[in-house]
Amino acid sequence: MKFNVLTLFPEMINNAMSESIIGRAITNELISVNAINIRDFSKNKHMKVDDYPYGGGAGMLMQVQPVVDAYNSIESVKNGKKPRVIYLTPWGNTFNQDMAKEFAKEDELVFLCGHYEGIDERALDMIVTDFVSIGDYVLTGGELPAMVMIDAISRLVGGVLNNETSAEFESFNNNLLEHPQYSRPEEYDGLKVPQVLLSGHHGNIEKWRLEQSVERTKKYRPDLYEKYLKNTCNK
Ligand code: 6GU
Repeated sequence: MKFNVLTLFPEMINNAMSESIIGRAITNELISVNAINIRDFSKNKHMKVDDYPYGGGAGMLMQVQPVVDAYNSIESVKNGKKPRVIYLTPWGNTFNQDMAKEFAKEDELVFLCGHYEGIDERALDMIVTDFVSIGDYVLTGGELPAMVMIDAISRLVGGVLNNETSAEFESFNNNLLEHPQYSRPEEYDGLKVPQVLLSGHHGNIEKWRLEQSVERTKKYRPDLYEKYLKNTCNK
């Protein structure tokens, strides 16, 4: 799976994506992340990529030409392919696990990261297919949201996680949150590991885990708990 990121801050992407599980996935060529510096496509002698909005108003806008030229520099686009182009914006559809699964079916994606007060609307009209937000708060740019999405999508790509089952049996599958987990020692500062986990009785352990998941979901995510109840009653 190939991720192209159109950005004014390519080092932000390259630095963060070189670490941990995503870094390993890149080394193992399971995914690739190609950060494209929009500034490289400026035709201005000072490499300027922003300008004042027509009609007035606060702040500057990213100009249409460098954005569209950066997009057109992508190899697959040159070859006539039309990968999905995701514009990261607080007014987009809120990203969730179902969207991650859907995007994980693609073999190439393009992320367009805005800065300043936004991007000339014509660039969005020309190239963007999906408008995505990562939640109801405002960030300074689209890079962190793009990386959040790349992380969530990459871990669904085969081989990226060590443990193939772990992508499945986690929070948000079945609308249940994960159950509590414990490792050694059996007792720390007077706090003991629940006895059932030491019992070796797999039936009881699974039952306990499900109960804990249900309780935790009810307490912390009543919205998910309602969905869980609906799904299990309809089965
Ligand atoms: Cl995608 N972009 C920005 N700038 N802020 C956000 C966001 C995106 N999602 C939540 N806040």
